[in-house]
Amino acid sequence: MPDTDPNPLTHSKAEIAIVMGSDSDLRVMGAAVEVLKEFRVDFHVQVLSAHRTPFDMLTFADRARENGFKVIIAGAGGAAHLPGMVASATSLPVIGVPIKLAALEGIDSLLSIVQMPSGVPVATVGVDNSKNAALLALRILSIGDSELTTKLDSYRDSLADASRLKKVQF
Ligand code: RP5
Repeated sequence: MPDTDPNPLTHSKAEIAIVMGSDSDLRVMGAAVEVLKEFRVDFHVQVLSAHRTPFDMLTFADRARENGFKVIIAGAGGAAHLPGMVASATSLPVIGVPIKLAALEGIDSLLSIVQMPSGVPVATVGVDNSKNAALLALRILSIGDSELTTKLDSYRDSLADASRLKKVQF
């Protein structure tokens, strides 16, 4: 069974893992990385393909909890099986990011990720919305972390402030 470890970027205390089907997904998944950096939260990033390295994917998912992860963000496009298959091999929460490819406007990715069978949940964010995946992962971690809760509350306040400044011209 192949068990290579493709280009992982790991922080030793990472509780959030970001996995994606290909390096081409970083174009979208980079927004999740930026959010986690902004919140100064450690994370792990890895290319992991459901179709090209299926055994690596299952090994990662099977060991994710013992490796210290608490939430997994998984992005994939097209026949986007990575989030669902990771969710099938762990009981950690998995957040799926449907990535829009050249064909089909991302509908293929969205339906592949959101339409999971009963009993195997994947929390699916909007097409290409890896930013929301990172924010949802932080919200999950904040349940046991008052410092993170404070940061998320001020982030919400900043959204409200920005919204109140919006003016319509007509
Ligand atoms: C999916 O195939 C990946 O998640 C990616 O979105 C898509 C295309 O991959 P590449 O052909 O660019 O490697 O599995």
